[in-house]
Amino acid sequence: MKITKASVNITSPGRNFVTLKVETDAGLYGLGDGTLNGRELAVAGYLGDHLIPCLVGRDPFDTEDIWQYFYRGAYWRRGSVTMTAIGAIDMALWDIKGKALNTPLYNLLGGKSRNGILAYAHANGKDIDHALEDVARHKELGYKAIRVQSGFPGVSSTYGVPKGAGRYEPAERGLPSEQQWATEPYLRHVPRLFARVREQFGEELHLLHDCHHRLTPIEAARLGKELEPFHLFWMEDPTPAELQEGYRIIREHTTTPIAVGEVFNSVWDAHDLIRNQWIDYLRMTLAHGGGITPMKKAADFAALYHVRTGFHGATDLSPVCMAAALHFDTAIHNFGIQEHMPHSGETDAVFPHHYSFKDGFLFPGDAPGLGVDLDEKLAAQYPYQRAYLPVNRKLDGTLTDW
Ligand code: CS2
Ligand code: MG
Repeated sequence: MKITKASVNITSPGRNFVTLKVETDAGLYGLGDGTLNGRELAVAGYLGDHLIPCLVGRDPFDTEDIWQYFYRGAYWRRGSVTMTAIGAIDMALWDIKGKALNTPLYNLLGGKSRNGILAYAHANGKDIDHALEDVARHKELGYKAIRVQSGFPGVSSTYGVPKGAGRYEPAERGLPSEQQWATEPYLRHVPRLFARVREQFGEELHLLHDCHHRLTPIEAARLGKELEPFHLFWMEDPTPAELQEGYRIIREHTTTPIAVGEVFNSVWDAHDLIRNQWIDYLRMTLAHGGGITPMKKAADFAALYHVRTGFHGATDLSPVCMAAALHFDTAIHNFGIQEHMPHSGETDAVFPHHYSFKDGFLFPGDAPGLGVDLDEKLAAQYPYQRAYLPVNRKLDGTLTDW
């Protein structure tokens, strides 16, 4: 089989998505997610200008060689734009492989290691009472694991918490908005939030929390310690991870499990974190981590050190990535949990898919390959619109970490 054509589709059914379609002389095609929130056009350009011309003519079954060709062959390694572009190609080739062999992707990665994928939802509120209402709503929907975020006194807006009544969406159209951050009131607030959640919902529910890299290691250590009585499933992105060793400080002080990695794009971003057992869950997902080929190796490496996966699954990962993640989650042994922020109806219509949610679990479906499609006609009705993640400043104006 030969690759005859590859094209990049950019669509914005509520939010922007970049999708790569790889076509073959066998009449089969595969899809890959190349969405990098707020930097979509850079990935599209990288694919169109530099990768697609070298992809046409190759055998789509050669997933390992093609991955190495683009990773090693470029000379310039790693980086979110590069790795997302390579990831889109890799995902599309595995989709073709599954379709050609007439089997769902999970069968190519090890078969079924479990019956369903434990998923966590987002519950948000402008204050504790509203957050509790949202937890109750998600429990009602069947979720067994819920991430809880709430606004706190002293700041007017908080990332992860919608400003109005509508659903929470990480990016906003137009230029980046600015939000506020204040560490001290946050650190006092979060233990109170989780005390109330446990009091109202009991011990059974898995609870998660995302710190969005805003804390220093010692601040994160304090938070982890104070959250211990509430037995969190994880505390996410407590501190920026360029300095992997920062996580040693957190680890030495608390038994609250730690998840990190949604901004990583290579196993080298997590090498020290994993081999020193400073983290419990790796969040780097298939689109941003360079695709299925390198992520299988990263997951196997993590397994040696008791680290499990907890893939990023916000709405800025398209249904194509979600489908790939669910096959991967089904097959690997050291799966931990899958983030689930359901896409809008508009997005689901543009990307018809076979995966489904029931009683707190996700299922990849049994269609060959990824089991997701792109309705190009419908997609064309939603042209790209510039959108960014907000930036965050402390009350004195200093920019914070993400
Ligand atoms: C968040 C995301 O889901 C998460 O854990 O951190 O909302 C994240 O900020 C966005 O996906 C970034 O694109
Ligand atoms: Mg996060």
